[in-house]
Amino acid sequence: MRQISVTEHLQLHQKNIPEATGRFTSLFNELILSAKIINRAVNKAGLVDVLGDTGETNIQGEHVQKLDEYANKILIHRLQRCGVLCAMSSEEQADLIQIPRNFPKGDYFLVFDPLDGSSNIEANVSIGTIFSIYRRKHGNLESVELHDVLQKGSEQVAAGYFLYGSSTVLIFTTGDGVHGFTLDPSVGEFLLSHPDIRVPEQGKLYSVNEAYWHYWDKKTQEAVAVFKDPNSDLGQLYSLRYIGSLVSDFHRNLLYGGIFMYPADFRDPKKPHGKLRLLCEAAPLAMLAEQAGGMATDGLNPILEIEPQELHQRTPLVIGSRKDVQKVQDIFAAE
Ligand code: AHM
Ligand code: MG
Repeated sequence: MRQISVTEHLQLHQKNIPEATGRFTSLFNELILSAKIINRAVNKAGLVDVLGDTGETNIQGEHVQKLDEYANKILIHRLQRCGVLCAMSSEEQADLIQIPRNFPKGDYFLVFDPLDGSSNIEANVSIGTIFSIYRRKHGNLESVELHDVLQKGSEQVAAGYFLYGSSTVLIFTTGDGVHGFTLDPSVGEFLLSHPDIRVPEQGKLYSVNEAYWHYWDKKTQEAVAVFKDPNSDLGQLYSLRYIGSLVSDFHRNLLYGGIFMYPADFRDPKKPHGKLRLLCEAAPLAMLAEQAGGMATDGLNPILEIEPQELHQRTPLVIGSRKDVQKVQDIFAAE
């Protein structure tokens, strides 16, 4: 069987975009190379000194792992030289990342979570790099400001993730379905392995950190209880699967069907919107879910319709199979 590389796949699909100039492909190729470099470091974790905490905390107040920092540096270093970006934003950095003055620039705005699920690194649990690509709205290239680039998720040009797991996969969408590629280490290429992924209409899995049960409001408790009730109108008992690595939990549910939730909770009154970030986590995964026939909400509203006010805005996230997410939305919407 002839195997299709990700570059070939992009070229075929670019033909359908009249204004395609190859600039998007350059950006994508740089992302792929960065992910291969990160993948190499993840694979060597334990052998070389890349495990552990750097001793610092990031903008989110979380401990920064050495591999987090490494992945962040690789992405910034490579992508700021690709000539097609006006700015970037990383989960690990408080402010917009400007492209240095003397570097060529373009219209794309890249948002990424360099290493999602990084608290699992030392236990060899799958982790990943999530990315989201927009075109800037306005402004001049030399000084990009937040309002030039901040947009709701429905404006994304592309979104996806690299998952460093039992194999390394790239899952992405450019608004034309969701496609998956697996890195063949013997040739160093991502090859098409999961064309046109469709998430099952209803799943059998629910994924949520139930330890926070007592910090949830009544509606959230009611919604989660449905998946444990063999007599609910969903007609079946679900199984609980929770890795604690969003990109891995999402990936499994995308392929098998199911629902992932990180609802709002009241552990920390300063964070009433849950833990996950709208721009670098929820919006890209929401674009993938919708493109695969699934659904993504904050409980009530589509994630892709939320207007971001700031870079590190958080949002509750309910994402996955359409019927399951709809059920949660019905509970939240009921009087
Ligand atoms: P990270 O981006 O710093 O790794 O944090 C986000 C992670 C997600 O991958 C995961 O879904 C979540 O944190 C798990 O949080 P919790 O331990 O509260 O369930
Ligand atoms: Mg993350």
